[in-house]
Amino acid sequence: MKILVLGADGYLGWPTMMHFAKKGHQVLGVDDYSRRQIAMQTSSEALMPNPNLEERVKIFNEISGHNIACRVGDLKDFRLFESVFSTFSPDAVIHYAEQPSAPYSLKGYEEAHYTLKNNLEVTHNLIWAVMKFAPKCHIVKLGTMGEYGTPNIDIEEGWLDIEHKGRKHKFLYPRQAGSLYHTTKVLDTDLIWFYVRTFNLRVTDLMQGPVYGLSTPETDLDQRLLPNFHYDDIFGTLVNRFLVQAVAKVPLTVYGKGGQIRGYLNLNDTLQCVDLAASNPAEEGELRIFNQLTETFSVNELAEKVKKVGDQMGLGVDIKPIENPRKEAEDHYYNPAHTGLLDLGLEPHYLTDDVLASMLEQVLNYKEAIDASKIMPRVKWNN
Ligand code: USQ
Repeated sequence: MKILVLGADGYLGWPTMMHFAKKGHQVLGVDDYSRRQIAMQTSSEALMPNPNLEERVKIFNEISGHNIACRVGDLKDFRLFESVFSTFSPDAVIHYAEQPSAPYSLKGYEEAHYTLKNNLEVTHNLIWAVMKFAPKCHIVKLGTMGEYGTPNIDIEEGWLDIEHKGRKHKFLYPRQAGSLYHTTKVLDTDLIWFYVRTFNLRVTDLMQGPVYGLSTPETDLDQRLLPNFHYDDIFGTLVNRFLVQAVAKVPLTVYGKGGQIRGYLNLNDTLQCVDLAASNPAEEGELRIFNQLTETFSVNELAEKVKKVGDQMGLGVDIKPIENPRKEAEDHYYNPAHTGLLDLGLEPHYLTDDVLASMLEQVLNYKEAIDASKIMPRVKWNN
């Protein structure tokens, strides 16, 4: 297949590029380096130095003998889409090109406006590029489990059958997100659903939980190919943050009561999921939605797991609940369905003690690079 990866320089985009190349697909990635710029502006740089996308592509091609390509540019500009689609007509587009940080989206007006504008305009431009230049192309869109929020009923995979006054209809499952970033993904879903049902696009929306991990078979080829592993309060996701905190001897930052439950997955499973989605495309006129997670944990459970393994390794891990900077339920029901990707063949890598130990070992290699001032939350939801 010809696979176009949008957001190719990101934590997920870069490993995705190499994964599809290794599977023998023709791969083109596009990125505007906005995450790198935001990281610089907010002192949220990744743990290890990551060469930029053009450099990484060159290194990977040299080492592996593959031939992936990249373009650097802003996908808010439709002319870039026109240029990309006229030279590389993709069979599938993996769309990660969004501002992915909930705290950044709540930092202030400029950050909120940027998040809204970037995320919706890129999604809308992608829809139009597919309609104009490659109407059979399958869009694999990264949504988020956070679109659903934490309702007091089971979370279904994207859709809900409603019976009302004796009549039945199937609707998008109700969405009520907990940050502006997550809300942009709700708006994306509505936008996509309109165009799917009106113009017969084929789309898979992957409702992904927080991802953890810092290596895949391809990133392990060379240190310079590692993903952008963030542990700061802006881009760092929970498990990755706890790993670094354990190594840096900073007490694990449980926000509030720590009863917040989310659906987590290993970086390697993200690759499996996007691969399974791309290899089994949605039908024309279908918006197919999968909940992309492999297991659920509360923040407290994850803190205890990291502490147990860290202590076994002699790290002496402490846990210290701090005031929750976010507005979110800290004690709630959470039961999301997630069978769709398993039915397609997903073989989960669970968060075992061995997996935690090997991730801690990897982080230990970069212990000297940890900047503890990036760890405590700097953005409050109600500020
Ligand atoms: N949390 C803590 N302590 C910390 C950091 C986070 O208790 O030091 C809590 C948060 O309050 C939240 C949970 O851990 O309840 C998860 O937080 P997170 O920062 O790992 O995840 P989140 O902000 O929701 O966003 C991340 C990615 C986002 C993706 C999302 C999936 O940044 O791009 O969409 O995970 S989900 O959470 O399912 O919506």
